Amino acid sequence: EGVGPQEYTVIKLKVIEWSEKAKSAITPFEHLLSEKSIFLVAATLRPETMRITYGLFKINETDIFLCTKRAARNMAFQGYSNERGLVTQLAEIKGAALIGTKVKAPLSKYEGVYVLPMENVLSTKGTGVVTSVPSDSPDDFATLQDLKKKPEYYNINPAWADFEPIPIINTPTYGDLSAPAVCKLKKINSQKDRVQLAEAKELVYKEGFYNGTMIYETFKGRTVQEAKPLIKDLLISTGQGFIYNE
Ligand code: A2H
Repeated sequence: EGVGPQEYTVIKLKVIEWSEKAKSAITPFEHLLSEKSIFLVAATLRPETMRITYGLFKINETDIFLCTKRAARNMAFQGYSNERGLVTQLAEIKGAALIGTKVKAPLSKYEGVYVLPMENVLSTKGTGVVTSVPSDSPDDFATLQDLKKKPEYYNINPAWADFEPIPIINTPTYGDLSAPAVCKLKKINSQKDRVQLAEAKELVYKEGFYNGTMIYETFKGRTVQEAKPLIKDLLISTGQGFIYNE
């Protein structure tokens, strides 16, 4: 781990349709939430978890963010609140209730994606909400496999996990789908295989960072090192993301 603050690019996942449980959970607060856009805010890129308690925080006259209170407190000192340091919590909701909520993800080819559970999401890091990138994150790929294998155990509709990783980055060593390739190599069967996953994460991340080339859309042909700041700037300049430090 590096010394000093961690900078996250946070992406805004706009709620298109609440899950049934989320609908009931927020009914008492409906008057506070109407006429605003509600976003799950994900630190860098994975879905979320079951036990964490999230808040819905008023950020300004148009936006409400759904994240941990810890992240909302930090954001309030970084320009994301009505008044510096002031946190306005409108409602509270458990991660488990959010599962199945449909959100629109920036730069995604999908019209909407579903909030899914992941074990090992920490309430003490980032926003407590993460995006899923099964092509390049071994944790995300292993989680997706778990969800496909045991939808009833994870209490999800199988249709929500019915998608395949989309190739985004090519590397000389692992090809177009690094995370699935390294999970196979390391014989990873589940998100519970923590030791192998830590090794896989290291291998995939290093190879992608130093030798990766973008093979998807806008920045196709650029190296990963070139594309990183460009995609960050694109998300920020279009209002689909922002910088958050902790
Ligand atoms: B990464 P660093 Cl494609 N709990 O995003 C657990 N993990 C969290 C989290 C939380 N509350 N908040 C963020 N993260 C994850 C994308 C990704 C990530 C890819 C490949 C590797 C990777 C898509 N998921 O991370 O130690 C998020 O997952 C490998 C480390 O603070 C975030 O980036 O740098 C990463 O941890 C940040 O970890």
